[in-house]
Amino acid sequence: QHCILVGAPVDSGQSNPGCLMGPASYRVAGLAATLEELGCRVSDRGDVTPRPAAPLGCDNPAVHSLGETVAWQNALAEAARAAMAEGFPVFLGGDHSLSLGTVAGVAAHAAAQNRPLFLLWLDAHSDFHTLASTRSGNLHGTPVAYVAGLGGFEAFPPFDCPVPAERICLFGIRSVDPDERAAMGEHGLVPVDMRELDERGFVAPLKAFLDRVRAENGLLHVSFDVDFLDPSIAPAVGTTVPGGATFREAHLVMEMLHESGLVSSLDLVELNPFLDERGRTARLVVDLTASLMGRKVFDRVTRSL
Ligand code: DIR
Ligand code: MN
Ligand code: MN
Ligand code: MN
Repeated sequence: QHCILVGAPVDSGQSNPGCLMGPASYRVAGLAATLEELGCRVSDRGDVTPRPAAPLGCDNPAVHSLGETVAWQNALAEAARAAMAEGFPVFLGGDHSLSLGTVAGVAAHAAAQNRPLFLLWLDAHSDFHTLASTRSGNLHGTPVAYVAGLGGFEAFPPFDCPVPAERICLFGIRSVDPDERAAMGEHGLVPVDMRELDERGFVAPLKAFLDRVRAENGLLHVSFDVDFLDPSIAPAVGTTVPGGATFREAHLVMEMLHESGLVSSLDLVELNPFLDERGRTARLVVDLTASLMGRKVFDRVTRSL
């Protein structure tokens, strides 16, 4: 496996400064060495630099930093498409607005390969706002709607190959705004929310999704928002929501993803090192990435994922 680390120090999609230190924090926490220990070849491409942003407005006065976020979108879509051609990209965020770009690049690659793209969104939030519906104006709340092909993204390049709702799995969701819920209903996007995970556990819903990816020979992009995790184990994020995935549950998800052999790209988003406690959140995300890339205590022969 050739892992391509792509730094995406995006801070424009929310209003809690600090996410721009994310890539540096993952590097300090030893992400590259950890992946090499697992047998990966690692190329760190450094941080992407967007072209200087022109100021840009839209009809919704709440939206902020639109020009900057569009500039990042352009630069990251290009970087993602290039990295996909070379190996397994790991995008080091940066806030979740970076996925406006990374998923666009990955989707262009998938379309060129004639393979369907699936999306696993590990997050407390559904990120299903449009530029018109967002009240906070924080564009990190919009990437799923963009990728799903919703209107209202005129400031961004048209999303040429939208990902249909059936191929998007929002997983771990526990904070959805009313407008998002309505739009998800209209679009037929049914999340795997925390209530469902409480009732069914983490294995069955994830396995069902992975089975569909495999059945259609899909590519699978995983977008990991740090607030998917419970705040008690991952404090370094601006939008903590109680009741998130535990340490065990999160590692189980990552191990299942590894064993599926289906994941083709990964975003690590929303880490805000300024809010961390002695690097514990950065270290945890590095360990979770290690599980996703194959770290385990014992090899088990009985897996049927
Ligand atoms: C809220 C919070 N739905 C918003 N969103 C996110 O601001 O639109 N927090 N994505 O991480
Ligand atoms: Mn998010
Ligand atoms: Mn979130
Ligand atoms: Mn937020």
